[in-house]
Amino acid sequence: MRIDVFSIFPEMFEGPFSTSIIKRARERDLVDIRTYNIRDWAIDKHQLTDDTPYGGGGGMVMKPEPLFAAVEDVRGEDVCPVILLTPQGRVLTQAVAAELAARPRLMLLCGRYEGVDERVREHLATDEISIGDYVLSGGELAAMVVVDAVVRLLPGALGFEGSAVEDSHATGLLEGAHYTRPPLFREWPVPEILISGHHARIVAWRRQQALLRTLERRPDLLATAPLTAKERQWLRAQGYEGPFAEAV
Ligand code: 6GU
Repeated sequence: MRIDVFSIFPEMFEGPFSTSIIKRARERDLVDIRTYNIRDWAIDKHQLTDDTPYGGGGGMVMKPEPLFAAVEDVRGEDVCPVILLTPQGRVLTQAVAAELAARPRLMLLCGRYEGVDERVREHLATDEISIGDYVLSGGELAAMVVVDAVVRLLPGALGFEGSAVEDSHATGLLEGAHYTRPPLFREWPVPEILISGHHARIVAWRRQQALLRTLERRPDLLATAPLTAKERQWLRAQGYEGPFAEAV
């Protein structure tokens, strides 16, 4: 997969894109990530990438010409999603990350918070993504979040291949608790079942813990999570009164 990221602060990506899972995915050639400085496509001698808004008001607006030139130059004849990071976009979920991870190429445009000329949205971006309902100073941190969520889904990106399948949200549920050694830390023991060696019982217990944790913390997720008839029944007995999606 190839990911091109356009920003006026490309140096912000150096740490996150050179560390841990993303670093390893790049080394294994699972992903080719390139960052570009939009300023390199600025047209005037001061290399301006933003300007005051027509009609007045505060803040600055990102100019269209450098963004169009940068994307068109780098894209060449290729056709690929051009994603504008903006708080007005559709909200990133695990399903959106999975959809993006299936693409051979993505382009990410980082807008500054005050805004991007509307013609970029209308005629250059093919998609707009937000990472949640809060305000960031620019799209850069959001682009890092998108890249991380996408890259860890690429086959071979995680050490243990099963890891991504059972992650919180991958199942539509939150994950239950995890424990490691020691079996007794201070006066707090690890649940006995985990030390029992009964693999099938452990799997069932973990599923139950995931259901309970989701019920406690994010009951809204139970409305769309794939659940068996037995699990629905069990959740009702635990006091869940909300809706369920179609049976699986
Ligand atoms: Cl994509 N950009 C900005 N500026 N703020 C955000 C965001 C994006 N997603 C959530 N907040």
